[in-house]
Amino acid sequence: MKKIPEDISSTIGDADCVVLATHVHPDGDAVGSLLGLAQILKDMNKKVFCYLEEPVPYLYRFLPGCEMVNTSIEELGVFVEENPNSIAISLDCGDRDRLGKHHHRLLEIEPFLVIDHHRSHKNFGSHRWIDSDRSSTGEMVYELAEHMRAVISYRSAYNLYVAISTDTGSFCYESTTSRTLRIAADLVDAGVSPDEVSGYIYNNYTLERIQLMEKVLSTLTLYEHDTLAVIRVSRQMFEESGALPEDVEGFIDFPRSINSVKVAVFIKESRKEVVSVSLRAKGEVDVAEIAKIFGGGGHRNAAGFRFNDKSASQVQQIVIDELKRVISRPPTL
Ligand SMILES: [Mn+2]
Repeated sequence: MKKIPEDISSTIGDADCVVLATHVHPDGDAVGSLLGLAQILKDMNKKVFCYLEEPVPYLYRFLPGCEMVNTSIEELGVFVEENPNSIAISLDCGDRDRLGKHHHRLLEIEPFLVIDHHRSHKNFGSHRWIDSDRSSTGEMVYELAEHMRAVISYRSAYNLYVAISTDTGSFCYESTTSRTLRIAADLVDAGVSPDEVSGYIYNNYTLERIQLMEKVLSTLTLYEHDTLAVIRVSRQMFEESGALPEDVEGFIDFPRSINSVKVAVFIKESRKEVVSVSLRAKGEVDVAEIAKIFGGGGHRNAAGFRFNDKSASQVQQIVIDELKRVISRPPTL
């Protein structure tokens, strides 16, 4: 694991005003590390502006400090104008484009710090701390706070615990280290209840989500002697169920959980003309490498990419062909 670069901690320590941002379609690690660091910085008496292109997904509205998120790029402009010494920090974002349609505006802020653990990270910003051996950005924020000897309040701990526990699949994924578990234990010591958090995350779904899940799981198709599993969601399924785009989170865990499956694929028709693909792997297949072929990225076990010019059926064919090639390849010795 990499040490925190000195310029990262000193720049944050010296700053009075900080703009925080994370990736679009934020997951638990994105929102949790954003709000966790925001609270830590506020407790250090710094002014903080939390920018997100869209409101916090309803799944994460239970996080303390959600109301800090501001989706107005104009108000961000005012904040930076009023506080010309502002620095910016991007969290959990592997690619500048994923900061959203206003990423140019954000990147005008200097210095621009980047804290991320994506394996396929594409460098941007002026100061970077990228460590793909870390389970989550939440874990990195904790290390940063400890390094700066900052106080981790209950509200900060709560957000960081959500970040770490969601990005490790409840401390199950390969990226979970003894350090991850020790940090989680410290956060529990700060007052976080794992039972309460998992209740919010896993027992808090709408009926519409389950109705969408029923439709999506009925598309399950297996290939290559059941080692490759594919599910799909169409715009029509969203319309019929009344579910929201973020409701598909976690669906890919079902095909992935089949004992014979090495790679699970989820093909999503989201906005018009856009088809996104999520990949999850178990064992030896590196899906970040596959995502890279299609201009995407991610981690060894979890990656994704998107197409703007193809139908879901075309995408399915292209992805299956590529995966069949990879899965049938004999392991390199
Ligand atoms: Mn993450």
